[in-house]
Amino acid sequence: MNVMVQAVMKAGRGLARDFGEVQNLQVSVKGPGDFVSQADLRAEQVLRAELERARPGYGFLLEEGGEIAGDDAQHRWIIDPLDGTTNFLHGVPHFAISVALERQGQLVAAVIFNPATDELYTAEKGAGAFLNDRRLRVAGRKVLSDCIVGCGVPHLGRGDHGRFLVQLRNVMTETVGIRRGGAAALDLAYVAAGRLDGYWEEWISPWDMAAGILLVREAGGFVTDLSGGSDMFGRGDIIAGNEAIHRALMATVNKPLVKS
Ligand code: LIP
Repeated sequence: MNVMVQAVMKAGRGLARDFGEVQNLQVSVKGPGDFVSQADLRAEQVLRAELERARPGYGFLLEEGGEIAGDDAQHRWIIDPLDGTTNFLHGVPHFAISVALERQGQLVAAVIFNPATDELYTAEKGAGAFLNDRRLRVAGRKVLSDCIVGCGVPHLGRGDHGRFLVQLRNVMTETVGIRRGGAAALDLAYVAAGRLDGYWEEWISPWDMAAGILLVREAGGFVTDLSGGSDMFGRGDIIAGNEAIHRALMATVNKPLVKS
């Protein structure tokens, strides 16, 4: 955990500097609605160098650099150096570094850090989830009609927009409200912190969700893919909440369109 926190704080200082002069950053377009900036690349470089120095041989799955096999086949870092790139580039202070450690395919440690708010979320398997020094617990609401729920919105060029609109309609008619933050790692961290009662998203990647999955679990929550299974990375979809809200939200999201 110390190694991860130090690496993330160092990369976070760089991101905070870059956020202050975001208009000067070089930005390239990876695909429709999908951007990478110098800030993402610099943060990834720092994280990789720091973690490699501290734990030589561990493998990596990096948003920008892809899969890098290590000599140690038991361990892999899963890293999004800047989750919420679009927010960052528009000056919205809602973005984060997300780092998870897998041991033998199991998530065992997680750090999510928003340098704009200084919120540091950490979790270790079996040892709980924390926001700075405060122990986290998912919200306790039991019925969807009392809940606010986070989601992702598929941007241009990604996902099935028609299907998403059905999900949105289903959820908006059964909850207090829906929020779209724009950084999946923080959506999951907010579920762990009890700020959001639930969250779902499709068409995302392992680096967006790996650290957040462990945070929610360690805060006493449930996380599955949208079918209720555990293939979040393979399917690229995720749904989270306390036990009751996870179950209710999954049923609601998956309801076919009923014309009224
Ligand atoms: C982003 C996610 C966001 C999702 C976007 C994108 P990035 O990650 O965290 O919630 O809806 O499509 O994947 O690209 O900023 O790291």
